[in-house]
Amino acid sequence: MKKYLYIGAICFSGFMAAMCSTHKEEYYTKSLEFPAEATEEEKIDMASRLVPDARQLQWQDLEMTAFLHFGVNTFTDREWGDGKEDPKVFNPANLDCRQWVKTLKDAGFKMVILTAKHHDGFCLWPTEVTDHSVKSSDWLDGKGDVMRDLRAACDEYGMKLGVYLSPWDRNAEVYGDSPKYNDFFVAQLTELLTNYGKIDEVWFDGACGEGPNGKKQEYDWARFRETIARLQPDAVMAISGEDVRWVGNEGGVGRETEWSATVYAPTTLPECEEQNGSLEITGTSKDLGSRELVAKSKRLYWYPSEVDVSVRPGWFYHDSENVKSLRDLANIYLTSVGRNSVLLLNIPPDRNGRIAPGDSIRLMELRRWIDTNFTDNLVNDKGAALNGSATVNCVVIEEDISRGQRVEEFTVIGKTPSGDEVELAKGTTVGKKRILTFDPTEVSEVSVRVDKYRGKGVNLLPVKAYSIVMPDAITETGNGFTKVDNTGWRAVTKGAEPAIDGDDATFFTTSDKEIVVDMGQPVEVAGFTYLPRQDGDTEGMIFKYEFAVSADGKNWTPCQLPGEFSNIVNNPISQCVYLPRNQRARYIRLTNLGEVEGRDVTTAAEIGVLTK
Ligand code: FUL
Repeated sequence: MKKYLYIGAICFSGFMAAMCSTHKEEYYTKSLEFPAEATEEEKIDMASRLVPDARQLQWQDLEMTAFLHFGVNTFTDREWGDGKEDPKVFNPANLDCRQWVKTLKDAGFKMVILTAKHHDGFCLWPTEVTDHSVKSSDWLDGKGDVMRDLRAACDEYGMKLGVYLSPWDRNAEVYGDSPKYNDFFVAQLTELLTNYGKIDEVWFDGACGEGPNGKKQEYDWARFRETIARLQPDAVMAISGEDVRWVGNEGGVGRETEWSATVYAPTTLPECEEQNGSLEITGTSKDLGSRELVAKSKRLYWYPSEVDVSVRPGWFYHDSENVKSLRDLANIYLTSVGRNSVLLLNIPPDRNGRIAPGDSIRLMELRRWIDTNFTDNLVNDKGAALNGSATVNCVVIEEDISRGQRVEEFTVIGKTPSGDEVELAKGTTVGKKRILTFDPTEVSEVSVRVDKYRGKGVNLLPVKAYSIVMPDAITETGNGFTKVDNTGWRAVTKGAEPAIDGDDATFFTTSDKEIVVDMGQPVEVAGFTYLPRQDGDTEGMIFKYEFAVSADGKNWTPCQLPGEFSNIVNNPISQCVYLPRNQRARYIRLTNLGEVEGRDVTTAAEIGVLTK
């Protein structure tokens, strides 16, 4: 815990609020421990003076970072490789890191993070510690190095670079032999942090899908942290790391109440079990920073949220998937950057080794949408509309987080041209940036009233107001597959109706492994969909599956080798599986070969069939 004194006036510049403090303020950088005898009031006051360190502050300024998922999965069409891939599958015809970085630069990103190694263990740089890398591929006769090319492109375009290095490694023989794998991992980390210039973010994924019977690796987080601090002192350590927190979902949505000053302890710290356990919170909990939690907590962390989400349903490029609509991406911007988070947007290069044209176009559209909508601030810094009056439907509110996060509740108030005050919107936390939208209203003044705050006073920047236009909901361009209408379908498995009722909110629960459905008539089955339960719980979610079809409900043909819904826990969207060839059948059977945590229960919100 480091403290420093800030001496000088703390000035609140938000219109209408008159809470300024002009005394000495004592700040706590990054984390603090409450004295055992501290009262709730004292704790809240201390919480108001917890501030980010310099690296976090810089990082939060980035607002949007690009993520690049690229590797053997790009070529095997999977989301999680099993580590048994032949390195020769990695063979991009026309890999062009300059095209990636130029595209991302044009789209307004300031940093790019590459999956140097995903869970399958295949390394995109020629590491010394395993042959499972680009050097065993045919790409550039084994002489290629994606990290090297990306570094050069980042230098050319003035882009920061980050690395994703998956702690979970399904290929490394020593994985699970803890000290040996830690040495192996530190060696890889050292190569990445030594040979590729300045690295600004190190992303350690929290995923480990081995399940209860898998290998258990004890990671030496303290050593990983020390390695980063020594080799790249300016880099933030994200997710399994203490500088940047995973928002808790992969859908692009920050919390409406999003505290950067949080009681949630990074899972890489020794006290995490005690701290998070005693408060009964996890990284996905709704509340990570309320007064009630702070009052109960021994500690507090400046641990800002990062919203990672892909422009496509999956993290890796799949031909069968479509890029999200501009409307989806605009909404994601509002619920991430607009909710005190950095948006980490994934754009997966394709098998050629390039950002696909459709993705690139969508990124440019997003940039244009942000620029068009958020350039003309309609109010001056006194809160008055610039042209006497203006119609607004959106405000941007910002706290000077270098002096902590303090606002707990606020109301946005407008003055109509006739002089009446109208409430435009209400919110809770602000933090780095809060964007709120509301019905278009003509106003001559806009102000923010802080209704509840922590500490001696708040530090708001002048409120900005805009008239924004949301993009139309655009129908996705099809990928040739359509969903079979399920009218008249019958659940053969007793009680399985909720899995075919078309209602995503209901789900079927069974202690059986199979769900059998009669479609009433023969269908050309080209694939199927499985939507896991949508209530936030993971129990019964299928991880390993088999899918089979039948003409009579008695004789079954499995459609392919058993598969897995790799990332279903973190990203519980509808899982689409495309079959190697069409199968004509009347009955379908989805079998649970392994629940996400090995439990003896199966759940399904919806099962569907695709035809082509
Ligand atoms: C998850 C991983 O399992 C996904 O594959 C992806 O890399 C995402 C960013 O994080 O936990």
